[in-house]
Amino acid sequence: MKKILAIALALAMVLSLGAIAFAAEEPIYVGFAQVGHESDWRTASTQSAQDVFSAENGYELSFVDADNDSAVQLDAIRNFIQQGMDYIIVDPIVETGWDAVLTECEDAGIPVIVIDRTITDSDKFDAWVGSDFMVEGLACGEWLKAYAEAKGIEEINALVIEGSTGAGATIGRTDGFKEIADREGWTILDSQCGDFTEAGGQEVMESYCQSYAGQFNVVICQNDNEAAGAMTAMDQAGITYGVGGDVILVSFDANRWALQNVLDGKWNADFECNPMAAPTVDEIIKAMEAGEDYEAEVYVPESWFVAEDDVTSIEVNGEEQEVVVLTQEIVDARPY
Ligand code: GZL
Repeated sequence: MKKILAIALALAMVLSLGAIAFAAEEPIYVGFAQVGHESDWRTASTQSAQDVFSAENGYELSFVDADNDSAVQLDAIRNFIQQGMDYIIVDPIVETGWDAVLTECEDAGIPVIVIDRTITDSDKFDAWVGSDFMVEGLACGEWLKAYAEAKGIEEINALVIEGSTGAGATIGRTDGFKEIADREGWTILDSQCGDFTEAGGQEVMESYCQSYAGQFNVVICQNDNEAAGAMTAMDQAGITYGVGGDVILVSFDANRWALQNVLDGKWNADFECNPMAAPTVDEIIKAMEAGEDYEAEVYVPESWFVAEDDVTSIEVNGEEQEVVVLTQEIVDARPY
């Protein structure tokens, strides 16, 4: 009898260990609905997610590139619900139109983590990791004010090449810069959508060179790819820009290749937008898995980069912020 019990006990232990082993190997299923592939920033954001949500880190990632199409992005999320994802991550193409699908996620009991851009018409998500786009726009304006003063530039006539219409990044950068422009009495001659692409930036800048020839001394591009396109258009129009040029050229994102343009004096400044939200999202998911507390709103760290040392700090919303004067060492060390 004792022998039978010993065998039964041993069998039960083997089965339970097998179950634990099986359970331990079950990945965390994550669905990620990405904006698209419109810019180098986006490429870095996607790569970061694919690096973090890997099998080695205990994940199985389902990735959808929505190609800047909100309908595709919403469909992707509904498919993630059908597939029974454990978590859904979304970088919202635009700020609105989200409450219905987020309610469906909530009803399905699937936590949603929003990264990068913002959602303004629903709070039915569990965490957000991204940038303060208003601060990015304000920092750009405060730096330009200090830079113009240092250079003895009394009049600012600016042209803005906006990002994708309705995107939180576009809205924040536009509103932030305009707040300083209005305070300082600058003129914003025009502000058109370049859709965060190089082609879009070139097209808008070509139009600006026609319509505002000789009238502007500042071009604000809302991302590096647009600034690359704007450079091409100004080259073609024989307009000089950057350090010692007729036009101050400013960008956002701070990709490594773009910071090389700043260091080389082709651009005057670049305001970082950090694409590396995935590591923080990983921490949040692991905390959720363990039933632990987590930060539900996380701003990623960002820096402001310039070519010259006329301005080494600015004040944004009453807070002093460093302005980083680039060196080759800094550029070479950039993560993306
Ligand atoms: C900003 C991000 C923007 C980048 C662009 O957080 O959403 O979209 O600034 C990207 O480069 O296309």
